[in-house]
Amino acid sequence: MKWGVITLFPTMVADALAHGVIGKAIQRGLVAIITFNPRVHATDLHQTVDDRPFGGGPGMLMKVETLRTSIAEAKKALPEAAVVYLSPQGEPLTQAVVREIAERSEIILVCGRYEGIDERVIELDVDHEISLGDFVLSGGEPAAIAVVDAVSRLVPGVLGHASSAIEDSFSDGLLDCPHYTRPEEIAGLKVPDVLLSGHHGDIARWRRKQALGRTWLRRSEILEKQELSDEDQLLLDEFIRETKP
Ligand code: 9WO
Repeated sequence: MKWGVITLFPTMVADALAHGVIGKAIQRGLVAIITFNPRVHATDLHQTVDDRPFGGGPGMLMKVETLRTSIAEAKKALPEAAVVYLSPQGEPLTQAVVREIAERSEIILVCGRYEGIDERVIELDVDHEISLGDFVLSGGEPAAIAVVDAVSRLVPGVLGHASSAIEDSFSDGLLDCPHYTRPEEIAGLKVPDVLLSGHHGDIARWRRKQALGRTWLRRSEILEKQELSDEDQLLLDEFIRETKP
């Protein structure tokens, strides 16, 4: 999978993705990240990459010419790519959207800075606008890093066998169950007995019950969107009975 990232801070993106499973995938050639910096297309003495908004007011926008030249350069290097702009105005990113993006071989991400980009650049050059959530960053780079990470881990071979199995078992739209490691007791808090029992069936049922219960407690709208199996409904009923005082 080939990523093009349009950014005024290319090292921020490249350095952030050089670690862990994504860093390994880049070393192994499964994932490639090519950055494009609009600043290299600035022609004036001050290397200007921002411009004033029509209508006035505080803040600046990205300069159109340098930005569009960078996008054109990226499109030439990645001719199959869809162009994605990361902004709070975009379509909310979900694991389902992540899976859709993962079907593409090339993607260009546009990282805004300042107060954003000219609306006509979105109309002319951008295919999809995506948001990670209802908050404002200082620029699109942290969002781009998150998108590259979330999508690239679905590229075959990026995760090891064990991680892939975990990924599969939790791609069912529920929140994760709680996890425990050594020691068996921390400040009086014990590991649930069932996890020490060695009964794999009981452990699987307990984990499923916790996943359902936590989703019910913390994100009820996720459960409202899906039909539970009879077995899951029984586990959730059990969780609710055990939770109520
Ligand atoms: C800055 C600003 C300052 C004063 C008043 C309003 C303002 N809005 C913005 C703003 O939205 N700046 C953006 C910074 C411009 C586009 C890139 N930036 C960005 C992307 N911030 N947050 C994101 C983002 C991207 C994806 N998901 C969540 C947030």
